[in-house]
Amino acid sequence: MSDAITGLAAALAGGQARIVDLTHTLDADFPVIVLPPEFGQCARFRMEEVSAYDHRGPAWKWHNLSLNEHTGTHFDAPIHWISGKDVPAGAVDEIPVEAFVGPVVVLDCSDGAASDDDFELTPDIITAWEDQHGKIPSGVWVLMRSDWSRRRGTDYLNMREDGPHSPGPTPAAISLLLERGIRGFGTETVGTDAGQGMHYEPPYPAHYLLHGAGKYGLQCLCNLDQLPPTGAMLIAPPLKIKGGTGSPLRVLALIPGDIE
Ligand code: 23J
Ligand code: MN
Repeated sequence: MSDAITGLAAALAGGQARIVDLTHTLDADFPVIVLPPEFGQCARFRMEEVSAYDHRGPAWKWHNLSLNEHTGTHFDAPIHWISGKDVPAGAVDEIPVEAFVGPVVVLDCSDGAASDDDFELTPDIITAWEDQHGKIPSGVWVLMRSDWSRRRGTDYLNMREDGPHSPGPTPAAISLLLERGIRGFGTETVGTDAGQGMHYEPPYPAHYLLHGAGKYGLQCLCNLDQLPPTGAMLIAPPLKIKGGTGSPLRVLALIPGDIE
């Protein structure tokens, strides 16, 4: 019998802790990343009815699904990027399950992202956060709140002639988070990198640096405005796909009720 687990169950039942869903509903309309045309593209989610209590199956309804690993609210594994291709246990089926449950801190970039589609998370923002809340502890998920999850339709990818425009971290910001020993980095946008992240050095620094260091990514999150800056816990287990580079998943946050 573990007092900690019993205590958590009692806190959830008694309202001293609550669960917030950080997951978007996945359907065929959910936007997927669009890469430059010379590259292979991400397929949208598809759902095909196999039977619906009819002649194809009189008492049951079910669907065949087809999807890219990086569709909807999803997890990025180290082998997603070339820098992480030789990371031990770098595929979703190999990552130790302990990685999927851990503490989370939230960096609120919503004000800046409201007035600048290419808003950058910089080391200054991180150290200003630390002045208020203390040094970012090792082993945490760091989530970048941008309120981008409130965008609908074409505003979400925000494509222009030169590609997508959405907020994201600079290479120096990711390097600082890696110095802190984080578990992973998550965003409300379609990637852990900025829409224009290909123009940094290295290109797509969140993907390149995080996965090269064996860290994880989360994208297309929502409801980050309901999380406290510190004190919550994420439960984020991807599907156990052999050799998988990522997967859609349900992301849950456990929040102490006394934070409001
Ligand atoms: C493939 C290539 C570039 C990017 C991505 C995928 C993602 O953002 C992703 O979903 O991991 S930037
Ligand atoms: Mn991804």
